Amino acid sequence: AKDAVRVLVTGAAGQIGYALVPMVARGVMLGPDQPVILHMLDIEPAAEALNGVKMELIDAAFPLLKDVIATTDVVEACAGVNIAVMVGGFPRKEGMERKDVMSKNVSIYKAQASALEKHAAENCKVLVVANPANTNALILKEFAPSIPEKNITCLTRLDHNRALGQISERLDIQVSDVKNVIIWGNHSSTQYPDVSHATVTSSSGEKSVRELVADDKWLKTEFITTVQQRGAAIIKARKLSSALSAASAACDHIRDWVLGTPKGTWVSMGVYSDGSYGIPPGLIYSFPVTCEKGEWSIVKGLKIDEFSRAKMDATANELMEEKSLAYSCLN
Ligand code: NAX
Repeated sequence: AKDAVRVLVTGAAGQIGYALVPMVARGVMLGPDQPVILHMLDIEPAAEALNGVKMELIDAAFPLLKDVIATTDVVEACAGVNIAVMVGGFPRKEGMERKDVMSKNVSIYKAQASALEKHAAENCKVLVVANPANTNALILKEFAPSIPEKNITCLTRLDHNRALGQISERLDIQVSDVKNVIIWGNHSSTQYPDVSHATVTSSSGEKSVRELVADDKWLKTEFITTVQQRGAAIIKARKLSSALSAASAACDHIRDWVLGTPKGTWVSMGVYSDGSYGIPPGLIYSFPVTCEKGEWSIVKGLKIDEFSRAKMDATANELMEEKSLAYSCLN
């Protein structure tokens, strides 16, 4: 039998945590033959609720779940973890300045970076979900210099999946027949959902989404804004933010990263920019990537038209601005 993989979920008593931990325990993240040990971290005010989640995990009798650690101690939470899914953070509350929210998250991610660096297993893979996701991941990278930068990523897979969903609804086809959309940039409303290279597979072969949708105006306006604003639409409908779709996307992100993307398919991940596509190095930016043997690589050589260029740069500019705001919180 395989050795158990230790998976850390921070903010585990929260909404996404509650949807995510059963998925991990069922093998949705790492596969149906991979035993797991869950490490769940939350803060003191949520300690009792966290313990309730642990009780439910025990009650669910998941065969793959070998142990559960529920703690408010960040060192205990990080000890020996192979995968870290960072969902815990400080939410923006009404009346709060952007700088104040940034400052709270910078201090959380700075502290958790050090704990991961010191106590996680070697080669631990990190996925930051909590907002501002790209910038939290960047802070984590800066304060965990011994963790290779390729091991630190943020979640834009939810946006990617939302884009697939919108195309499949529009064309009235199965979502599994659509692939290779791209989310460029920040996990925020400046993200650029791009279908320039997306395709649909049918019995007659592969066709481009552009050709099938035919309505270029819809693709350049409503499609983009629907994906960008989907989080707000969910809040309006549910009075709560996306949770099951976010948890599912986090599983997709880690599964593809660890087990590989299917041949001919790419996915979107927020990764440390190497300057590809003219995106400034030093940002965590969402790119199209393929994964093999536990490593992602940015898909190179895609043609970028003027429309895309402007949108890719706009979201990069927002990330540079967030980065300087984050750095101003450090002093
Ligand atoms: P909740 O408020 O339900 O849960 C957050 C949990 O984090 C709480 O239990 C809280 O006590 C805990 N927490 C706070 N500070 C912590 C710390 N220092 N260490 C450990 N735990 C801590 O929020 P939820 O709806 O679960 O969303 C979690 C985060 O995901 C938010 O930042 C949210 O904005 C972000 N999202 C990111 C998405 C993405 O695609 N990247 C999409 C969904 C979601 O909006």
